[in-house]
Amino acid sequence: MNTSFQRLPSLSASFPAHNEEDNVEAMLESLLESLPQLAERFEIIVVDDGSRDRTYERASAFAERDPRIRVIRHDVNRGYGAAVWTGLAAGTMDHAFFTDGDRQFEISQLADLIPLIEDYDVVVGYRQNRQDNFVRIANAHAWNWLIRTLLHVPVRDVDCAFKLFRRDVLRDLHIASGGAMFSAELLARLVARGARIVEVPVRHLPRERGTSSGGNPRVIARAFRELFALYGELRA
Ligand SMILES: Nc1nc2c(ncn2[C@@H]2O[C@H](COP(=O)(O)OP(=O)(O)O)[C@@H](O)[C@H]2O)c(=O)[nH]1
Ligand SMILES: [Mg+2]
Repeated sequence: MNTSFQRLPSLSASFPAHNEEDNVEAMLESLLESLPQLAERFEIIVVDDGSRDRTYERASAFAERDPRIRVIRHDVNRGYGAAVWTGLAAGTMDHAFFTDGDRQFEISQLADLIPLIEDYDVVVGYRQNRQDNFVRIANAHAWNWLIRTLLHVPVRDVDCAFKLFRRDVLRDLHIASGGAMFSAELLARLVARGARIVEVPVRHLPRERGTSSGGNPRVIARAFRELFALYGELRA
């Protein structure tokens, strides 16, 4: 019996992948290794966001070997938030988890989030030892402050890509931000509907393969456009 969840009854785990051909198979392997200990039933959803490399082909070939894995493809690159949302929305299980597809998190640490999802609707990680350069970390401090101040999102690491939800708290949500503002908008809308949110520390690993795009000026500019749009909407 699952009185205190050690293993979830059912879990959808998803990740976005944009040009992650050198990570996608190892990502799937680590999910397949950890999830059986974490959930009685699970499904894995890969969202290929218009990659120009062989991410989709590699993910699809891997998925053919295991019916629990599904690959969804955006024909064109729509952005981080759009891809995460596609993955969350496609899930059918009672709990939903998403992370990044670049292997900067340890899937086995989901074990630290699971016991809390009984008493909370959302369990979010925060990176204890963030493996990014000084500029990225300074920008993230400013961004987190802005999001806490403008949107009243009560977490210290808004963008940490290690989040677990009860499925019902996501029902009928509408998220407009398709870019990096996605996590802030998602949390702001969950706060607005009274969701109970708790934070858990998680380890962050350096990116070994592929390239990071989270600090690109275009990504940042889009996040600000989306922030102002949401702020305007919430104030109106
Ligand atoms: N959907 C989508 N995902 C992206 C995009 N850029 C990066 N990602 C994915 O989002 C995750 C985090 O991206 P990354 O560039 O490492 O951002 P960082 O960790 O903030 O530097 C990875 O799984 C990427 O494959 C994008 O334009 N669209
Ligand atoms: Mg990354």
